[in-house]
Amino acid sequence: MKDPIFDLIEGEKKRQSEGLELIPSENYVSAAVLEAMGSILTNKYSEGYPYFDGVGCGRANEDDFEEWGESRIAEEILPNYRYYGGQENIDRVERIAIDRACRLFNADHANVQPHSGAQANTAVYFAWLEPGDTVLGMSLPAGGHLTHGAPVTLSAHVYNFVGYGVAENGDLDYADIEQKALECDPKIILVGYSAFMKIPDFDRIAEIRKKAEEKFGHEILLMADMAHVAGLIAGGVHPNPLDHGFDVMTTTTHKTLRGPRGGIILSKGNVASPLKKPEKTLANIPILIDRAVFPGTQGGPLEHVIAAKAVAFGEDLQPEFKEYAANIVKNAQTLAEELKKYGFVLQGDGTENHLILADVKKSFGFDGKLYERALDMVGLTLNANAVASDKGGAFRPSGVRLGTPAITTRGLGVEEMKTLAGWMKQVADICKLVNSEEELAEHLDELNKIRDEVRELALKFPVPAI
Ligand code: DSN
Repeated sequence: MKDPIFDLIEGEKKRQSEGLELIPSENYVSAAVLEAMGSILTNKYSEGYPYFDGVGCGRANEDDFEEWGESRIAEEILPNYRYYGGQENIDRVERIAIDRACRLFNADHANVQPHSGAQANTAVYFAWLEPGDTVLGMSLPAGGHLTHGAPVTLSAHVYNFVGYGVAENGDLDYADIEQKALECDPKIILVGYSAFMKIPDFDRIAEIRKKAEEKFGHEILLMADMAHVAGLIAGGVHPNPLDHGFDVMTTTTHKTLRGPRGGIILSKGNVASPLKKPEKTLANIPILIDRAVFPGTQGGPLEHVIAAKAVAFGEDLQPEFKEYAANIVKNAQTLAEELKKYGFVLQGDGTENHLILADVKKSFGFDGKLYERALDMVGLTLNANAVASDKGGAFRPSGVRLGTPAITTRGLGVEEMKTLAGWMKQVADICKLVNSEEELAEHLDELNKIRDEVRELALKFPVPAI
């Protein structure tokens, strides 16, 4: 009997090919990434780390790299710190992933084992905080992430999160951050978000950290969760927090980085001695993080996913990736301008990155959920999202969030952004005529006509690896 999962995967291939993906946190991986992820490396257990003399779990020695390139890493005899035998291939895979991650983000140390962005953030908190310690991060309604202290999360039960907001112009509210940093005695100041369209002033946050450290007399960890924009950083079109005084950067590997689903943690500094219990100082961050990932919060690493991360990082290091990153932003800015012409009110009045947040309630009177459903019916996928000071709640928010990483991977450009904005306006006009998702059925003919046009365009830009 054929497993129904087979047909469902085939159905998903069709959905992805015939529609256009506008969810800003999604992307399409290459055939090589997919192959590594589906490889027999999934059979192997490898708790521990591929530390080896003089290198730790960080970037390969620069002189060695100049002379040998990656072959040095692939040939080195590795006295590893693993708990299972048979690691001669796995160790090399993970070392290459670590080295490429460091090169991509100008980091000294990378932990490539987190299973996700949430796990990466959890490990950083566990590495640095004691229960009850305070983290100052962007609040969820302002555009922050669940793992930055939403009350429903485990972290929020263990640590004390204080939230800052965004200013009227959509930028970070630096005055609010400074005031709260000097009041709440934070152990971590966190910059990161899943719905924010500006480029943060990392130097300004670093200055705020300094003032708070002077006031409270202890070290404060500066942490950036760059899951959304990591590919823009790697592509050189967004500043890198590690170059602006930040100690730690976490990111997922699947969004703008175009790798497999997973997380990584990057930092400056080296692992001194993996066997000694380290003190909680900023100088010890790399080893504190390694210990917090394994055995602190995870067991066996997913080495097939780590191999796929390595392949993706190898792709991200190529010159073409810079062009891709620049095109993501160009497409997002074009789409934002076109939407504004059609009357869409955008938070922050546009975008400086890959992401657009449109307040459809304010623009047209219907909510984000209805619009998400109607766009789904024409093959355009995005998600309903709260806007600043939203009164609609989590289930009927006033806005929608969209972005260009995935469609830029498929090769859509500025002309197609104009077509896309036109379809979004046509669907908005239909939504204005209905009061519920059920009533959209009365407009099936118009919606199907747009659906055919979307399909025709989508099929001209094939999904990589399908
Ligand atoms: N789920 C991701 C996003 O869509 O932004 C964040 O984890």
